[in-house]
Amino acid sequence: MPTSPQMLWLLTAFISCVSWAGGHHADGHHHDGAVSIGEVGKADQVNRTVVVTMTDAMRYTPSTVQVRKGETLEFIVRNTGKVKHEMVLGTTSDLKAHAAMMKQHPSMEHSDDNMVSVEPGQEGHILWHFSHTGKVQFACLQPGHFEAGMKGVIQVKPAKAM
Ligand SMILES: [Cu+2]
Repeated sequence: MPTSPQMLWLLTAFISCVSWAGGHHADGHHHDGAVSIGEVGKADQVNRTVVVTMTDAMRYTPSTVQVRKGETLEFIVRNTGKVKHEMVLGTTSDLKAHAAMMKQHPSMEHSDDNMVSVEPGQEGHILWHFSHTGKVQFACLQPGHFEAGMKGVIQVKPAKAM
């Protein structure tokens, strides 16, 4: 049957959409992308800790993080600047939409599992489980910071062969 590979593809696409919607946590924002960035991690399943520093130069150090599919990371997010910064995980389209919203409502307090806002001199934490290969973007959504280049990427590679 010539149509069956197509049907299979559609079915697969449908199933992955459903599992994405069902597997995602209930939060205030909409992550309606086709790609999953993963989900909130469990504290007893942390594989390693990564320290990410944020500065008023609108940069993250490191700005590129490599992980393996299936890993759970604890990000320790340090703000060494004099203004508030944050680290928000998402797809490029999520982050752009969210940044636009933050611009319209600059004083908006937002919090979610996939992000942390950190006051100057403080540190915060994100526990994240990377369940899909691909790229997970992160950015600071304080007004103007994303546009100034305050962003980075987490590259999720296939799990290591056992
Ligand atoms: Cu910032």
